[in-house]
Amino acid sequence: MLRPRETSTRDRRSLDGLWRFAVDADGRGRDERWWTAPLPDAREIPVPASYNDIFADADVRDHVGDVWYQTSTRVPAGWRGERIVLRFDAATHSAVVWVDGTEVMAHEGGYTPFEADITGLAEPGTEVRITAVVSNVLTWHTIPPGSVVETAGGRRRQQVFQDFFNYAGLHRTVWLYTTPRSYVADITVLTDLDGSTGAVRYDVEVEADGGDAGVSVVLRDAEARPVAQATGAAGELTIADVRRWQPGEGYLYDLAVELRAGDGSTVDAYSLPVGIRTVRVEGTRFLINEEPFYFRGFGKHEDAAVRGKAHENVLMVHDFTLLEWLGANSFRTSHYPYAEEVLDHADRHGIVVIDETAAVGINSGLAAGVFGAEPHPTFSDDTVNAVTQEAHRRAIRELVARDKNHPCVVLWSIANEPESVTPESRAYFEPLTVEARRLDASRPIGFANVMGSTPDVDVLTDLFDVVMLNRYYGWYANPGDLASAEVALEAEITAWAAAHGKPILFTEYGGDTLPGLHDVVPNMWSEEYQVELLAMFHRVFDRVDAVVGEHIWNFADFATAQGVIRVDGNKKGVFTRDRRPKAAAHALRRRWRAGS
Ligand code: BDP
Repeated sequence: MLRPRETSTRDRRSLDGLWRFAVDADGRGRDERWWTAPLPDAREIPVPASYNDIFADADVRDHVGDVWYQTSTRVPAGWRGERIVLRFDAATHSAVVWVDGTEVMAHEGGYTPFEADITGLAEPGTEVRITAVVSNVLTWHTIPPGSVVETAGGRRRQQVFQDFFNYAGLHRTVWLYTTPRSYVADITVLTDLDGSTGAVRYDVEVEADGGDAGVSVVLRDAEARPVAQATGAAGELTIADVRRWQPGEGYLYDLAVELRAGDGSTVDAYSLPVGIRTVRVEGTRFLINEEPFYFRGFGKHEDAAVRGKAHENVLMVHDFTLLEWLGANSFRTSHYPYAEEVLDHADRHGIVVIDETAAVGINSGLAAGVFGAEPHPTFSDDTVNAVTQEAHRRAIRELVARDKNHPCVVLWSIANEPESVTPESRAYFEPLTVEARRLDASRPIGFANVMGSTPDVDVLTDLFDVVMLNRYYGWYANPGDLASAEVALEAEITAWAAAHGKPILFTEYGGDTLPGLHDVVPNMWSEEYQVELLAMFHRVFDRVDAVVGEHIWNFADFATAQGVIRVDGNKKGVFTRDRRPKAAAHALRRRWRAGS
């Protein structure tokens, strides 16, 4: 799925700004057809933003159900004759969209884009009203799953099985954009290297509105010099003396794709940044460009005060700056696909990304133990079932469709901490791994394995290419006892190395830390304890050859639901929520910069 871009044949307009907003407290809006008129009792809301923390109102923050967004915009008169598309980069978690009185699309899944051709409804030069109803409800059939419970206090409460606040709303840009009537609908690139020669295999999908249209492509280097060209909807480009995309150096070529009419005139033009690199797992090594890669970085969140999960360039650029300051080279999009701007930025800066679906919380043991959910089996007719699996399959499809061309993405993470010890789990996940490999055979796949799912009980890992471990020795296990934690951690890693002979990547480890709490001895919650805990993990990693990476949980403190194990959110950040370094940040910088 192509991002909207301005090209010689295409235009785009962001609809970001202040929209009208109404919380549908009694769930009347759909029956009363709120899309047919200006929203009743509307207030203004910024888009993009989560709506939860904007209004200083617990009823808005904790609302379960529909909210309504509406804006009016004039379709540029110059767009006459073009195909006009309305696109939401994200609506969390599901939405229905109308243009004036007509429903144009519905979408489930809070972190991937969706769009509709609205040419017939958007007369250039006239004003259109765009209305979206957005629901934050999670059920057994959504990704991520959740369930809505009635409380004794007479309210509806969204039970989540995830350790981050269930922010909702329009978190990313809403676009109106054009393409010609015949247009480039999709592009897929796959890259390869043979010594100093690079290869770009491309495949262009065309929607032709009658007439012959031919495809031609030109690959240009960063100085805009053409280095290879071809004609035809699919083909292979060869690049002599190729400059690779590599960690720390996000070198990008530009693939200019043109759709041409029979007389040679340009019908449509689209440009795709292309990084030429390879990714492969061999034995216990994770190879980028055939060289062993060691991941240094974090699990992150899209999370900030007031804005919630809104994408914002200010924070994005700052976070990447802090990654560089630390000497980090990678991160995981825990626990959902991040805004495409983030992947574009990672492409340009040579930051390596593990791209994760929103499948977090498929694990009843954890949900009951940590989040106080009612006990239930993870997989059953009434809980996670075939309908959920289908939603999960769609989530993988939409992730790959959106992110397949990003050189920064080197690994798909199918799920975070699913139940992974029963035959039901294997039956649920095996078809999903087949689907992921069918969609993209060029990247390894993994899932973040939960503590307790040790190699003797795990039933999933043989389906995946890497072992991704979330481990909390020294925190949830052996709290306050780092000496015992070290023994237990090393024993478990050694068992993993012996059981699978695959690369082992630590996708989470860490401990909650109150900034400013200091101690002369390493007591839990103090900055000193976080430093010691991380150092303990690092000693063990350095002793085990199969460990190919360290992603600390978390880059920064973040908001969670209320609960007795969280004080104003999760405090495992190496930075505070407003990006002040804790002592651990300085310690990490010494380790990671020394290794770079
Ligand atoms: C893991 C989850 C992560 C949590 C973390 C924690 O993957 O989302 O925030 O534990 O407890 O279970 O801090």
